[in-house]
Amino acid sequence: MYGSASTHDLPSTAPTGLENEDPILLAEFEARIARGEKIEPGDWMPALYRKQLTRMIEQHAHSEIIGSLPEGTWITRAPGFRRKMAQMAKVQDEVGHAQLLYSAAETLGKTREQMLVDLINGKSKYSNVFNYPTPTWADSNVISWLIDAGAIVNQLANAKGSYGPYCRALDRICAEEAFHLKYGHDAVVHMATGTPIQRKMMQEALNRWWPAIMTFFGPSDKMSVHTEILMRWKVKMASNDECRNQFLDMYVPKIWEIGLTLPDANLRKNEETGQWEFTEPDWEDFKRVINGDGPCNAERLAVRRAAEENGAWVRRALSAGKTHQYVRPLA
Ligand code: FAQ
Repeated sequence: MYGSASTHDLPSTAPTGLENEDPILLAEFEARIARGEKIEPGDWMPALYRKQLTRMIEQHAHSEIIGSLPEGTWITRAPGFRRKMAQMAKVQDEVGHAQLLYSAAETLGKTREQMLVDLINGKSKYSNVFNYPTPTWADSNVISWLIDAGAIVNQLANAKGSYGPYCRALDRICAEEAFHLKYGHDAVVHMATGTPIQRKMMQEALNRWWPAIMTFFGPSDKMSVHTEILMRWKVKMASNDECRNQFLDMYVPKIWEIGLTLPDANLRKNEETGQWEFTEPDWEDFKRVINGDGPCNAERLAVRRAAEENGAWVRRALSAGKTHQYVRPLA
């Protein structure tokens, strides 16, 4: 069966969930979006816009902290001091991205504490790709290069979206991700042009990760639930298939250029349509993974749960401090 990154028609039904909104306010809101204005936290917005944005930004924030774990396990084992320092800086950046994104999501009303509770309890999603293991240094390099590359494709588009706090967070994040991408590319090139064993390791890691990379951008447009409303309100500025196609356009030639191959005999660009064709990803497996049943879901959430439990005393101490008035010591 073939997939294609060509733009499938998105559902054209009127969005539901707007029945209770004031039609005049809704029309003004949509006119502002059409004019390219940014929506700010204090502005009027439909409840559905708030709900959708909270869901998406929160999932994005979770993806950053959970996403720091597979690479984080390689800090102590990175080959050499320079790689170790760079890996550590990258992981710190990813956690910083989560901080920015939680702050952006909080402007919509949900508290950070509740978001973290929902993550640990498995109520909120995070990116499927971080539920796969990184058994070798080469696997970590695939994340640093190609997952960051995918993230940039998605985030550069959405940084031009409608919600001010999210766009400003994405601008900052993209600047840092651009550095991660170069670091990842350098690490992959180093392995791919190294000894035959290093090259083999790199190829095997790429083979392991390719199916997950193909699903990173979300289900095909014909299966996507939220794309239509999110694109109507300029939260998503490109559909899942458009992002996937742009990623393939930009990175498949670079992968081939360094002599690596991709484990999909059907992968080719249709020069007439400009769209890439590929073997349809296993969407049933994707659904299982995003719903908690991937190879590392339990392990990833256990790490987060332990972090919450181990940090509880710090949060208690900080909030206790807030309840006491600061008394200036006597001179
Ligand atoms: N993984 O209707 P759609 C990074 C869910 S950041 C898990 O198409 P939508 C940085 C979706 O939530 C990576 N779940 O959804 C880094 C929905 O479920 P729900 C994260 C997925 O929102 C690099 C259902 O499937 N980036 O990597 C995924 O229109 C290296 C239906 O899907 C962002 O979060 C998936 N891949 O489009 C860190 C960017 N795809 O909520 C460390 C912002 C879909 O109804 C190391 N988010 N689902 O239960 C987005 O752009 C969008 O939310 C999409 C999904 C494109 C991810």
